[in-house]
Amino acid sequence: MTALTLYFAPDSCARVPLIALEEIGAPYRIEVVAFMSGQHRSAEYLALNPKGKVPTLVVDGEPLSEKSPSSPGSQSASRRRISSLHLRTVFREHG
Ligand SMILES: N[C@@H](CCC(=O)N[C@@H](CS)C(=O)NCC(=O)O)C(=O)O
Repeated sequence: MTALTLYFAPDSCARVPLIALEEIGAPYRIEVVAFMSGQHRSAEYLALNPKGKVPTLVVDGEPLSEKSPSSPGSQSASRRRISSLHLRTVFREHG
């Protein structure tokens, strides 16, 4: 089973992959990133996402840092699956 961990901050665009994960229905873990204490600028978090932003979705140990990856052809199968589910969620919400 794919291991999914979402690094998330409340009231941020990290809600986009959160919705996608809920749509998938697969088990996932949430790590809340505390913006107020600058956790997104910590060395530990920057090692996961050098941009120091949320969301970061770790898929089987591989960090995915853009909520809408732009070049599906270069992505692993897990990333493509997550991206496609995300797009389906967005289209369902806005279509
Ligand atoms: N291009 C990124 C943008 C992510 C982004 O801008 N995240 C904001 C929250 S909505 C953030 O982490 N801001 C913290 C900061 O810039 O210090 C994506 O699509 O995931």
